[in-house]
This record gives sequence, C-alpha cells and structure tokens, in this order.
Amino acid sequence: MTSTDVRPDTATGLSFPPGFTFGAATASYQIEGAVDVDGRGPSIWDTFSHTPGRTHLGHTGDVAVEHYVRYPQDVALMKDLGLDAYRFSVAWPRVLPTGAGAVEQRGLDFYRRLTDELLEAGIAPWLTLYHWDLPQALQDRGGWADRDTALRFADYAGVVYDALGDRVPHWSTLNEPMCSSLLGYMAGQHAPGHQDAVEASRAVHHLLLGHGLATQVLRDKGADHLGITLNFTPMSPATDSPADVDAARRLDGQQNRMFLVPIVTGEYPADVAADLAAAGAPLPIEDGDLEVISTPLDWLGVNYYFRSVVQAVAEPTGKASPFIGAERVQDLEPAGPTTTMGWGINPEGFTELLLRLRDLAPGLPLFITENGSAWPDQVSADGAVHDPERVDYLLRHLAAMTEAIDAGADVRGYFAWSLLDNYEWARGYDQRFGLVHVDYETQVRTPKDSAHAYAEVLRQHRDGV
Ligand code: IFM
Repeated sequence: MTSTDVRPDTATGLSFPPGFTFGAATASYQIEGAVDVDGRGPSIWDTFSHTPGRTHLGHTGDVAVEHYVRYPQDVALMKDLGLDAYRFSVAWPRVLPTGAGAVEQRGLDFYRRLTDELLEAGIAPWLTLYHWDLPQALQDRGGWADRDTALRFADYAGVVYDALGDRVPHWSTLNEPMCSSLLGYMAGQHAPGHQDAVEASRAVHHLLLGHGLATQVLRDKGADHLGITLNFTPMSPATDSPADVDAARRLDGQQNRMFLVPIVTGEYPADVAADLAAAGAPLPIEDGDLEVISTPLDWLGVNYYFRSVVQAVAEPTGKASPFIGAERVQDLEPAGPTTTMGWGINPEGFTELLLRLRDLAPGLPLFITENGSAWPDQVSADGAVHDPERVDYLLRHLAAMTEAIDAGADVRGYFAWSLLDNYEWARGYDQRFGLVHVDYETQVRTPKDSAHAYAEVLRQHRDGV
C-alpha cells in the first residue's frame, strides 16, 4: 500500500507490528494553566508571553486548558479513546521554583496524582523532563547559554526520578532541543527571545550536555527505558546548483544532524561545527563532554510535521532565521495545501526520514513522539467537530510510517500531537492541534472526528482486524 491509497473510510488497511504503542502527547506549559498555584515559580515562558508583542494577541499559558485541575477528565478521555500511553512533560519550576535548591513537594505531588490516575486507567506514563519551561531564575543567570544550567538540569532530573521513578516506566530528557536553542536564542521567536548566535551555539551544546548528565543520573538511579525527543525536518535543495545544495546541507546539519549525531556517535558533524565556528559561534566543547553526551539510550523520540525545500539567495533575507550563518538561505513556500500553521503536508517525507534514521541511528528503537496538524476547527450544529483534513493527515502519516516499518525502520510507537487543543507557544490559542477540541471560554472538551478515527485505528489494531 502507498500513503495515497489510504482514505478516512479505509483506515482498516493499516497494520502495525505486534505490541506497537499508541498514544497522544502534550506539554506542561501548553495545557496546565495554574501558573501561580502550589508554589510554582515563574518560567521563561511566563516572562516571554507576558512581554508585549511576543505572542499572538498577547496570549499566555496562564489558564491554558486547566489540565492542572481537569486532569482526571483528560485521563478519562484518553481511556475512552483506548490509548496505550500518554506523553506529558513536567514543569521544572513546579518542582524547583528557582531552578535549583528548595524542592516544592506540592509540584511533585501533582505529577504523582496524574501518574496514578494514568496507571489506574491502564495508560502508560511517558514523562519528558524538559519541554521548554526553564525556571526564570536560571535564565537570569544566563539560561542554556550558561554551562551551569546543564548541571542544574541533571540535579532536577534526579529529584523527579526520586519522586516518580517507582511509577513512571518511560523517561525522556529533552523535547526538541533544536527549538529551545535555535528558536529561543537565535531566531528570538521562542522564550527567552534572544537573537544571538554565540548564545545559541552555547545553548545547543549545554542542552546536549544537560541531556547526557541527566541520562547518567537517571541510569544510576535505575531508569531502563530512557530516551530523548528530537524534531526533524527533511531539507531538500530547490535546484541542483552548488549554492542550493550547500544551503540544504547547512540547514540539514543544524536541524537534523547537530543533535542526533553527537548522541549516537560522540562527535559533532564536522561540517556543522565548522559552519558554527565560521559564523563566530563555536560550540563550547570541554574535555569529556562528548562522552557524556553519547551516554547510551534505549530509544529515540522522533517529532515530524513537514519537509522544507531551501534555496540560496544573493542578499541576506532580512528575516530572523533560527539557523546560524544562514542569512542567505530561504525556505520556499510549500507546494500544495498547507495547515493553518502554513506547513506543507508531506507524508512521503516522513517515510524518508524514518529510513534515514534507521541508517543514522542503527540499533536505536524509534518512537514517533509527535506528529499532527493544525486546522480551523469548530463545533458544528450537530455538536461534533468535523476535521476531515486532520483525519486525512493522520491516516496518511500512519500509512507513511508503516511503509517505513515495512522497509526496516524499527518504529515501535506513535504519539499524536496533541491530545487536546492547547497553547501553541508564540501562536497562542490561534492554532488547534488537538484530537480533542477545547472551548477556551467554557473548557468543554469535545473529541473531534480525528479522535474517533484514531480510536478506530487503535481498536482494529488491538482486535487484529
Ligand atoms: O506544539 C508544539 C510542541 O510543543 C513541540 N513540537 C511541535 C508542536 C507543534 O508546533
């Protein structure tokens, strides 16, 4: 079967390996709300979102979808959908309000309650330690541009493991360090909103170092299913010209290889390190760092949304790029329909990516930790939310994934992004990624048609249909 053969009404054509995990994902700041409850300290996203002009219409995560209090209802929704697993993140400033030092037990207790609720519902908790909400107190000391933040992250990992290690089987250190470093410190589109290549390059390395140090702490404490989540965007050159080919190499380097390769091989890709050094922003590597960064993992989390086609241009684009030394590189507009994020729809890029990862990270099982799409969903007169575009996106990407599995990619699970509509960072509440619609006025949750389609895929897989 090819990805184009799958239509919403023929979902039964999909088949997955035995024991395949199906879940949905969220992240703390995007759903919890309750930002000043139970001793939580401020995070960089509180600061950023409350700074005028930083986010769509000044939207913040202050309330979000009130998951902090509504989590029992949200777990019940997951159970109704038949999910095997739920990927969520812990808010570092709930646990250590100033990033280090005093532990806030009430913050840990929230995650204990959530985890217990999941376990009781038969849903496996997949915990991510860092999905972008750095304690503001650490940012005040330099954030990820400062090496000490990596050490503080490892301490934090130990605190969370001590509290939850007995009940959480699946652990992940970071979500998308590419975004935390390059969107946050280079493009300025995410917190802390800086535009500084030197800080960005330092943030890249310190995030990876923090990942490696935390991995060592968690291993020592007994974690045996440990991974990291990276976001990948296949980059193709617009033409065969040497300039376009080099533009694609540069962006592929920083987006796709700069984080994965050192974890897997213990070395940064030489071309990427050279690009950063040539831009005056060398990676601040110290003796022994790469050994720490390449501490073995049990799985790799893969986030995939779309692919890019890139082109070299003669003059600087004048746009804030997340990529270092890429002033003369631009993305082409996606061909074909786009989601409300303006992202193209490229299931074939998903297959291609998974086959590339099979080769770049041999022996490392893959879990799709995010994949999804945003659409202008509304509750219809019949009370339902009809989202045929998301159903189509979901089924075509599941099909693309199975193609890769059939060709030898060791993919063992898939988490839809996202369980719920939520706070889409700088795009605020304008972008709806959920399988479940949330009315932001009333907080009423309504499973969309895509939620029902996903539940049906899961049911058929479970029943061996
Ligand atoms: O909402 C985000 C998520 O937090 C990280 N990965 C991409 C998603 C969609 O933009």
